[in-house]
This record gives sequence, structure tokens and C-alpha cells, in this order.
Amino acid sequence: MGLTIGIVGATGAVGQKMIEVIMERNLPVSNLRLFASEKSAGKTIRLDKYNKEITVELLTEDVMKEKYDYLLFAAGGSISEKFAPIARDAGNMVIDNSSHFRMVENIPLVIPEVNSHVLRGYRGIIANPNCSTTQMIVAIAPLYRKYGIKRIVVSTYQAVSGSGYKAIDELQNQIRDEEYPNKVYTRKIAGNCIPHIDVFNDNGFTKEELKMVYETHKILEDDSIEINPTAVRIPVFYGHSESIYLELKEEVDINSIKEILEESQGIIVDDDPEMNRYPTPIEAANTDFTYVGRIRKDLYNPKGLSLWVVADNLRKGAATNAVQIIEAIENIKMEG
Ligand code: 11C
Repeated sequence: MGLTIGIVGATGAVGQKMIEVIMERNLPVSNLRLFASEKSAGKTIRLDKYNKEITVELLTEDVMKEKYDYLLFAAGGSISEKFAPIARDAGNMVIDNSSHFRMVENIPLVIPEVNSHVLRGYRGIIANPNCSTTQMIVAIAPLYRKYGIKRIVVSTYQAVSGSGYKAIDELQNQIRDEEYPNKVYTRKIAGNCIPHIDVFNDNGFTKEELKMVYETHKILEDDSIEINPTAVRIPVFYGHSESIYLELKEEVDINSIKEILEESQGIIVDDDPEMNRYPTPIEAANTDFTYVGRIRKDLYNPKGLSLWVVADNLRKGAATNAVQIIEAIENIKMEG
């Protein structure tokens, strides 16, 4: 018997990726159910692999009370807030891609390569981290474990797909037509970069930046790491990039750093300046890896290290991480 999986928000950018990733990674699914609001319910989604079409069902409280092995939520915080507890109370495992439950105590926030141990024996709602947090942590966790991290200064270069289909359309339209107005962002995004993702907090940081701080603390179980992020939207369709400066707790040897990263799960080191080798979003798009390049020591601080980290925000940053959480739980079950 295969798994029964439901996807809430199945017609959105992340929901669509979830379907794609489930198919590609050969998850043993016997029943895939897709849910959306009235606007999209009734549409059909074609699964080429099974030569089959699935009709999108209307999301209601009653359908959340049915039995699923896993329900994946990708419909935004307010839908998760309302429907995920109903699904959980009906005994279902929920993996939520919104930020709503991430910082709730006792709700695991999981990147399988980094902290799958928190899934052992757990049932209920599991939170999927923010995309910019996930790729940063995949890259830095192995270094954190070996050397400890005092401080992180990170600047992000985030693709418009992080804001969904409407932002992808806006960039496409602005590339074709210089006069096309900005609706999703505060400025025109084509030919521009905007240092503003999500709402501003009183301390001058945006919510996206603060997610990188607090989610990192929770996943690494270490509130002492000092994190200073700047999140920037750039006119790229898929793939977030990050310039990450780490102040480690020990002096670093660059060859050991590269070796550790090369041996770590989920990471591809792409770093050969002489050959112009470094990762870019176009190369990372449609893959499940976190790419690390431009690895170099600080010129002044022997404990300082710079990295350039790129990943597909809709895949490792959202859909793939959620599917890997299912895989991790299924593995735990098999191990007994
Ligand atoms: C972006 N990181 O690129 C956001 C999208 O908390 O899951 C994902 C927001 C979140 O705009």
C-alpha cells in the first residue's frame, strides 16, 4: 500500500513544485489529493508519469478530517493557521511551508540533512523553514558543528518566484514592456534590486531577515549565534543566492573547509576561480542541491570565512525540503 498524500495550495508555485518533486523522487504514493480555494477547485492537473489527470478539490474543514499519511501545506499562513490544526487533530501528519508555526515551541522546524533527529517519535505539525534560511543552514551547519560560529553577516539575492506566480508574471511583463506597472513590489523589479522583502519591523530589519535569525537559532538549537542579514529581491526568476560571511570560533584552514563541505549531504562545492567556476541561479534551478562557491578566508580575521551559496528556492527552499521530511520520517519508521 502506498502513501496517501494531500497538497493544500496545489495550484500555487510551491504546490506545483511539490507535485513535480513527489513524482521525480519516486515517493511511493498510491493516492495524491490536491486542494485549493474556490478560485482553483475543479481545475485538472496532469500527471504525465501516471498518464492521469487529478481534479483539484475544494479545501474544506471536512476534507482535512479525512485520513492522510501526509498533508503538505503551501497556501500561505492564514490557510495553515485555520486548516492545519484541524488536519492534525484528525490524526494527520502535516508539513507546513508557511511561517505560521515555525517559531511555535514544540513544533519541529526541520531541514532533514541537519536536524532530522527531532522527527523521531513526533506526530503533528512540522514546519518547513523559509527558503533563504534553508540554503544558508545547509551550507553552514557542517562548519558550525566542526568549528562553532560566533557571527554571520549575510546578504541575499532572492528570485521573484519567492513571491509566487504573480511576481514571475510581473518580471516577465516588465522585461517585455518598460512601462508595465509594479504591483507586487514597491519598485519596478526588472533592471533593479530592492532591499525589502516582507514587512519592516520596528528594529529596521524586515520579517524575511528576522526569519533568517530566529529560524537559524531554532534549527541549530543555539541562540548565541549573532546573525546580521540583509534580504534583497533581484530580477532573477528561480534560485536564491547568498553572500555569507562567517566568523567561526576557531581559525580556519581553507582546505579543511572545502573537504568538510564536499563531504556534507545536500551540498555541491562548485569553486574553481581559475576556471570561472562558481554557482549561479541558472545552474542551481531545477535541482535539489545547495551549491557553495567563492570559498575564501577573510583577509584580516583568521577566523573569518566568505561563501557564496545558491539553491533553487522553490525546490530545496520549499518543495524538496518538505518531501525530504516525508522521506526522513519513512526512513525512521523503517529503522523501527
Ligand atoms: C521570498 N523567502 O523569497 C520568501 C518566500 O516564509 O516561507 C517564502 C516566505 C516564507 O520572498
